[in-house]
Amino acid sequence: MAIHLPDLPFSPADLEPHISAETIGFHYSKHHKSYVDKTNGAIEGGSLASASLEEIITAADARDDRALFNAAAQTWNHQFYWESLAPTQGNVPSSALQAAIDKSFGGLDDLKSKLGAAAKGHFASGWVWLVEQGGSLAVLETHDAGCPLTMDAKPLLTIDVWEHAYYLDQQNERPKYVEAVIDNLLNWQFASANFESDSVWKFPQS
Ligand code: MN3
Repeated sequence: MAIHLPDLPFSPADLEPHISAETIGFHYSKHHKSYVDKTNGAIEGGSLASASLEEIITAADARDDRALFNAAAQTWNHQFYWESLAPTQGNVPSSALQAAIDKSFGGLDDLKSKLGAAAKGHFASGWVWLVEQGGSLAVLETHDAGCPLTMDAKPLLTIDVWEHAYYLDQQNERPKYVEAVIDNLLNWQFASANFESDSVWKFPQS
């Protein structure tokens, strides 16, 4: 059972004008696909050949196989990122998530400011996450392929801050991309479903 590349949860042009169809096309069918292919190449014929992606990430981290961890975690992180983006305007946190946001950050605008500062300030490649950890919400940064699955944190949303996420649209101006995503595209319904679930989101199996 190989890992397969799931469909995008939207059409590539649906996030325009905030993220172009060209950016989504390259990001999904070149970058994301290559991580899926590298994961499958690394597990073929081995003990993880029929494991779930979550099991592969955890095992690769435990055995310090950085090449496999990077490919598998990037496969997972990217699908979580696609789910974290939504073209629908007006989607808001559920009342339960809103209450947790108020408690941990003071309010949604305060959370957005904190996410934005982390995403703009993150050095080099990585990810910025809204997570539930130890009973409260937090903004977490991971470097390179770093993934909350190995950190005892439940991810609710993520923003990809690798250059390939925005370079075609904004060149070096990461803050423009970050603001466009935070102001227009974050999928609060996805975050709410993750918050209210007893378990961590699972990568779709074929
Ligand atoms: Mn990416």
